Amino acid sequence: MPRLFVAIDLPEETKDQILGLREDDLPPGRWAGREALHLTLHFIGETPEKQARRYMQALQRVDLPDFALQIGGVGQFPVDDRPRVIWVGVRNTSALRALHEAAGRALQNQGFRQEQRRFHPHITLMRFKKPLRRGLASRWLQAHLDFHIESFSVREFALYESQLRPGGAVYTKRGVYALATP
Ligand code: 2AM
Repeated sequence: MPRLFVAIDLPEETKDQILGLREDDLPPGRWAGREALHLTLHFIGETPEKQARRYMQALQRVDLPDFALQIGGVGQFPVDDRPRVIWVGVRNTSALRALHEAAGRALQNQGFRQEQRRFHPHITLMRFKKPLRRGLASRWLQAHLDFHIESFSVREFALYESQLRPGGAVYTKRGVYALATP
């Protein structure tokens, strides 16, 4: 059964800039490679193939204009505890929320149960198998708080399949959905 999620891919220049954050200054963990950089809108999970096709069709009906995505800042999950994930921040603008909501509604119409947690847009940069000891990442986080990238126009989003492999997840796009320029 494919393991699915809906996400926004990033331009190569944006990925270059994010990858520029990779440093030895952090305790060992798994850095996201170029192919793994994306902004998740909805995690769907294991889905029978027939249902996956319903989701693909439903996402085609999302009808929204393209919009600017603003990337900046860094942070950790969980926010107030020992970090398991280090991320690059994304501004939660009304246009991004509109896409998150429209894609969520399209999936819900086909039976998807949306997460109740608040949408916290981010691009995962690094994962740690075990939560880091308190404070270990704080110097790096402090040093990169001002990190930001020139905004870019989001013209499409995608349904991804994630295959979990020993070396890390491998992502494949199963469908790409254009946002119309008004
Ligand atoms: P993350 O980067 O914050 O881990 C594929 O796994 C994508 O779906 C990742 O970007 C991941 O976010 C996101 N995701 C959201 N909820 C998830 C869940 N319950 N299990 C795995 N991935 C999840």
